[in-house]
Amino acid sequence: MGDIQKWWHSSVVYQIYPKSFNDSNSDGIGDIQGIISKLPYLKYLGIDVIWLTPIYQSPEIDGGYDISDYYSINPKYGTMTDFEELIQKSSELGIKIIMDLVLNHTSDLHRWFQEASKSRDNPYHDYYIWSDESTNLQSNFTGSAWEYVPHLEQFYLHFYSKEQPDLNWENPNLRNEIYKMINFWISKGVAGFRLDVIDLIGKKPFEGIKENGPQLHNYLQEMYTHCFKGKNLMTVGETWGATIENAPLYSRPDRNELSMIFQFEQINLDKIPGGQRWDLKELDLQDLKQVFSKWQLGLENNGWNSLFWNNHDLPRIVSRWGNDNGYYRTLSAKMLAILLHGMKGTPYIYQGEEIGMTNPNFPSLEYYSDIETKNIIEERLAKGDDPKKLLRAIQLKARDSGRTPMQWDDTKFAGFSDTEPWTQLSPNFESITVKQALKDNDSIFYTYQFLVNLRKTNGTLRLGKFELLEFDHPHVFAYRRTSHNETLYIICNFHQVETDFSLDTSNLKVLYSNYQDIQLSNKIGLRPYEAIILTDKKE
Ligand code: TEU
Ligand code: CA
Repeated sequence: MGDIQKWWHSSVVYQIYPKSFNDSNSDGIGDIQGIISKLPYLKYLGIDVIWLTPIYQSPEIDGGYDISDYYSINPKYGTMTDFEELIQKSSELGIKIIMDLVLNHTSDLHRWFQEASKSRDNPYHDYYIWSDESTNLQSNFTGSAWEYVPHLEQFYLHFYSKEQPDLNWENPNLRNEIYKMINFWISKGVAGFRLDVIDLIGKKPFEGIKENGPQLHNYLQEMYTHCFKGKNLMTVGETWGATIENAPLYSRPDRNELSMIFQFEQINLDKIPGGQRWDLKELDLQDLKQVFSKWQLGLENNGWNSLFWNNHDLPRIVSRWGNDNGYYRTLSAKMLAILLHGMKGTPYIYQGEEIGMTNPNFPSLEYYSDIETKNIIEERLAKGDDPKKLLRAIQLKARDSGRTPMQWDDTKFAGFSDTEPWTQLSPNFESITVKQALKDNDSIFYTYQFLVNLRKTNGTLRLGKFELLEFDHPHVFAYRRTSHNETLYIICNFHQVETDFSLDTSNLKVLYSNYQDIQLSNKIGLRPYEAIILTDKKE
């Protein structure tokens, strides 16, 4: 079962947050034509799939995750013709496009919700979830998940902002409308989808159930039958509620649901257990090893992993678990890339990660404007949290940190735009740029380029068995990948210390590393953030 090869087994996905990627028409907002003009750059990096976060019509209360019309492109980003041109031009370069599907909720400005809130007997009323009373269910963006509509004398459910009412998947008419819409985008030539918070669609709010509801997998199988079947599409579900026990239900090939999911266990390791992500805790390297190896082994024959450090909801990885301060930024960013891209699964690169973009660490809370961030600031200040401590948590964890404009060059607006961007540039935009990275053979960019290409050419990297080495080592995250004709060793010093790693290297040679001049012996002396890939292949 694990041997069936799919095209995404050798692919690397590049995630674009269009608003912050590249502005082609000088309004300070990234757009589709801006993406088109950077396709040669992405081709050079070597990626073969682009995931676009939502570009549909939207009032953008939540960065486009509040869709008011699934069938049209937000004019800020361009037109349907621009989108078709993007599909065409990228396919000429061998790059596929996957779209973001937000199926758990719509915008309150969506026609369905406008109708639904007219009267209780409107045919669209039952597209959403209503209650005569509120319960104690909480929104993921703080506060109650219920919003009162006086003229209906009813509350509607919203797991996110009150402008994002939750859809009622128990209604077959709603489900059919959704499938029709998905097929519309498939007919435009997209190669697949990322499915936003998909584990919420089977919710049972009156039983207090949010994720993993009883009908979830039936809905996904129904969607597969109506939309994905026989079309060779790549689908990835965003599932904060995934565990190694329920993950195979989504991606085990015989289940006919999705190609893979995003699980977030490693992402939750630096918060206090039971707390929110603003409740900070140091990352323990052994926890990280344990979580990754659990997922690598757990889905070995049972599904497929996605591999990511970053996305538009997360802070920058080099600032988070690397070292974004001066000299070690490059070394630690490369180490993190090697550590992740050595594993089995489909890797995702989030825009700017390939040049080691950092968190902006804005100097005060007012700089942070994302809806989730603003709500949490309000809630925590009201509760009496220390503003200084809160600012630090926001700097380290806010979604805004991954959304600063892409740093193309050191001109006034970072080459992102020739006018003031919609959101603040990171203060280091003049020193960390694509232009600089492309000029420097030794840049983070070229490490990513190497790793992306290695996945296309090396079968062991794609499908080899994973085995963790030396769990107890306090600084080194090392593992082995084995296929019938090769063994790869990936050895990463996760910390800024010098340390040793014992390994019989007599039959091994260096395939890649982030330092020069490596002396192999049976005790490898590792420098700060040193990362090495070794192989036993002869030629
Ligand atoms: O995010 C899922 C989600 O639950 C987020 O609230 C996530 O937990 C949070 O950002 C981390 O603090 C998805 C999208 O990726 C996100 O951008 C949307 O805001 C959200 O769904 C609602 O559609
Ligand atoms: Ca623009």
